[in-house]
Amino acid sequence: MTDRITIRRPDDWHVHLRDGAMLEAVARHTARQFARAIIMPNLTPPVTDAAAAVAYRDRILAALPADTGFTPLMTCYLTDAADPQAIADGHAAGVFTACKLYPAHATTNSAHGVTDIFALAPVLERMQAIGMPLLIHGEVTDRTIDIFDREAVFIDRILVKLVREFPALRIVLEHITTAEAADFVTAAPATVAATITPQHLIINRNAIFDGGLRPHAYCLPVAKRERHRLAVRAAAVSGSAKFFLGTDSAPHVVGAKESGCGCAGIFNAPFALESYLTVFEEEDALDRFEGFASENGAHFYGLPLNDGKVTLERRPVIVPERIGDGDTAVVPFHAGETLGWRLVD
Ligand code: OTD
Ligand code: ZN
Ligand code: ZN
Repeated sequence: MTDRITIRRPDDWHVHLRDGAMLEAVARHTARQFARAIIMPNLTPPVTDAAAAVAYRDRILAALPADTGFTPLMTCYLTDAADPQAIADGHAAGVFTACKLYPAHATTNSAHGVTDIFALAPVLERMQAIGMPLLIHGEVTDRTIDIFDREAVFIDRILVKLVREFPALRIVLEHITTAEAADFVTAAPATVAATITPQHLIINRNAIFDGGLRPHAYCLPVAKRERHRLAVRAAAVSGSAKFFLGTDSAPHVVGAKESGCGCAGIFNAPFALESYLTVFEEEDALDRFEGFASENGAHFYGLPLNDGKVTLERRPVIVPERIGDGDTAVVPFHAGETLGWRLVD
């Protein structure tokens, strides 16, 4: 039995680090596990221009000890008013790695998101021309569509057409949750990839209703049926270079989760690698873990692989029931559980 596994230092291709006190509290968890991360721009107000992104990047780095070597990769939050030239300038200046597309009202702080994706054609054309990736929260926001179907309907109604009309645009379908998404990405051209979260590999929708309402199992896109979880797992461990690690770690203070209208988001950053590795071991795919965690994403983004290694060892670790206190008290994914792997510091 393998008791230690050493891989190239991994990256998180989708994370919410927040701002202010929460940023101060959570950033170190991501920096401990990952060399780089794609930082989501859904602050209030959202990060829509390069000056805001530079300022946010500085706040992230200031929240970390100087020696972490962590690199935040910034994204531009697309709105209906997005300007192709400003985005291209931000990309050329090394500020924006990618643009993030939230359909308006799809998830937390997405009220300023895009109402008609195809109306942004000039922006998408420019991104395509300069090789700047488009990261998509792939859910329709039509409230008459069942919440469990919103990802599959987004693929049918929007994504198929987007890939057809922008054949060279690099697209990441973020946090996939369905068999439809796994199948679509697998069959799509090499310009299309997907991130996968730990929670969508580990829980299905029963977890949200397990003996009562479980707000800490609620995120968007919401976990789906078991057959979808199995399809997403199969994609993650398939060895296909189109699938890579993106935690979507999204902390909310405990009171905002345990509420009459609880916020969406799962805070998985502290034990993300342990969580993913458990899945790869269960699927007898330890040899594919490094590709998923440390190679596929960098290749898709056209970035160099990291130097350095991380090691995980087979040693039980108890996940705390709560991390932080006061305004930053958060219940982590796997709270109270014992995981079988531990990242070696
Ligand atoms: N999902 N929560 C959040 C974002 C993500 O859609 C996402 O990427 C958040 O709180 O920012 C969530 O459940
Ligand atoms: Zn999202
Ligand atoms: Zn997210």
